[in-house]
Parts: sequence; structure tokens; C-alpha cells
Amino acid sequence: MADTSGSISIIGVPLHYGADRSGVDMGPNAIRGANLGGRLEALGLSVHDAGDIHVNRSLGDFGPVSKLKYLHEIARVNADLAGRVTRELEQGRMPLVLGGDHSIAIGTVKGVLQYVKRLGVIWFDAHTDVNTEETTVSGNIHGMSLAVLLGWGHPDLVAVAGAATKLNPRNVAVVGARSVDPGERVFLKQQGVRVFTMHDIDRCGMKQVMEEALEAVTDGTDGVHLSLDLDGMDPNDAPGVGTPVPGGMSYRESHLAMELLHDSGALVSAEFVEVNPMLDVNNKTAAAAVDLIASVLGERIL
Ligand code: Z70
Ligand code: MN
Ligand code: MN
Ligand code: MN
Repeated sequence: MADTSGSISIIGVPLHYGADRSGVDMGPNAIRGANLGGRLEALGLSVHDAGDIHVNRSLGDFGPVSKLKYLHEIARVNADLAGRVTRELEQGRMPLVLGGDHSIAIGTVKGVLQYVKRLGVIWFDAHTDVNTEETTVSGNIHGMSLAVLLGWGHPDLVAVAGAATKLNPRNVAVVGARSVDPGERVFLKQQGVRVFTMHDIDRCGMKQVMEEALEAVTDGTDGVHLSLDLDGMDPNDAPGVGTPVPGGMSYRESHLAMELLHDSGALVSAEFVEVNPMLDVNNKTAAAAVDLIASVLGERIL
């Protein structure tokens, strides 16, 4: 595997159809505007901005159409994203994907899986995103992306970058969960996905939770992807998200999680999603995203 540690490629995905709520499509530029490039260059990294994946902007005028809202455009954008992510890895650059809503994890992770066949994933989120067409209440595809990555869901989504491209549930760890739908609970148990809830973090502390999560995602894998939904953080620290859920991970806990992930040496790619500048307060959420990105890429106090 190529060493991508010194070179980063930023890919924006201004997609909001998976959340069916506008604003989150402006996430990539809000994160860029919080001095992302400057912070990464200060770490000695070579930073390349690959620009944004194209999203058809006018579909909202016609409504969601299918039960899985905006299925066709979401599948198309994710197929495009997957190809871009694979190419960046092949060229020796670490993909840093900026959302957009969490449905873009389908494209990011499937793109990484083309290059790193045995991949672990840390899914930092208030939610577990394992609904399917059968269990979803909202019809929002951002609540289904992890299920799709495990091989379950609408065939058009599972087919992105090839239906055989999927994660091993043993190597997936959700961190920070506190809003899980009844159908998701059944699915998680059946699949054997490790879920570290806020209860676990409160009882054991972030240090122990991350040690256990890293053990699961590095066991028999060749790299780890970070899929970080900003609503995993507490709404006091990250108010600019579409689905704020109280009782989340603090700024400090989130920061420690990033530092421990960096120290594992296993990170091969990352994405930061669900920043909604229209709901943000003084750009606090975009700034927190940049702080977490810098930490996971090696920034330290001393
Ligand atoms: C719910 C659903 C979700 C993010 C909300 C919520 C899912 N389980 N994910 N916000 N990022 O609609 O499926
Ligand atoms: Mn999510
Ligand atoms: Mn979420
Ligand atoms: Mn830091």
C-alpha cells in the first residue's frame, strides 16, 4: 500500500438530498473557510484541493419522488465520489472528504474499499445509520449509509462501486450513539457491529472506549477510515447540524478520540459530514470540524 501520510486531497460533496434539508450542501465551503488548508499546511502536509463532486442542484423542485428520497441522484453522486476517492489513493494521497450529508459515506468508503480491501471503520455519530428500505421511517438515505456499506439496502446503493465491495461488521465500531431506531437495534445485533454508546463513554471514559474501538477496527485490517458525523458531538459544541441530539461527546472527548486514532497509525482516509452553516452559531461547528481534522492528522499542543 502506498504511503499517503504526507499528502492530503480535499474532496467536497455539496449534497443535501440524503438529509432532505438544505444548508448541509454548504458544509464543504464552510469547513474550507474555517482555514482548513492553512491548518493542514502548518502540520507540514502537502494539501491538494480536488474541488467538489458535481451535484444536480434543482431536484428539490420536483420533490423526493421515491420512498428512498432522491435515490437516483444520491446513487449517481456516490458512484462519482467512489471513483474519485480510489484515484486519489492510487496517486498516493489521503482522501479527506467534506460533506454534505452522511449518505456520502457510501461513496467514500466504497472508494477506499477498492484500494484497501480489508478496511476498518470508526463511525463517530449520535445515530447508527443502519436503516434499510424496510425499517426507515424518514426515507432519508443518510440514515441508511452504514447498512449499505455492510451490504444491506436498496440494490442501487449496494451496487455503487460493485455489490461485492463491503465492510466486515467485525471491523466496524460506532462511537457516540444515543439515537437508535427499533429496526436498527435488531440489525446491529444480527450483524455484530460494535456500538459504543454515550452510556459506555460515561462509564468507561473515552480513552478506554477508543482503545476497544481501535482494537476491533484494526483486527485483521490494513487500514482504518474515519466517518465523522458532527452530530456525534454535543449540540453545545456543534450546534450547526440538522439533527441535534442532546448528551453528546464534548469537544474535549471528541478531540481525544481523534488524537488516539492518529496515534494508532492506521488512518487511511477520513470524512467529516453534516455541518450545516445555516444552523450554525458563529461558525462554531465548521471550526470544530477543522480542529478535529487537524487532530486526527497529527496536530498536538506540545
Ligand atoms: C434516523 C433516520 C440521521 C443523521 C439523522 C436519523 C438518521 N435514524 N442521521 N441525522 N446524520 O431518519 O433514519
Ligand atoms: Mn450519520
Ligand atoms: Mn448523525
Ligand atoms: Mn488537537
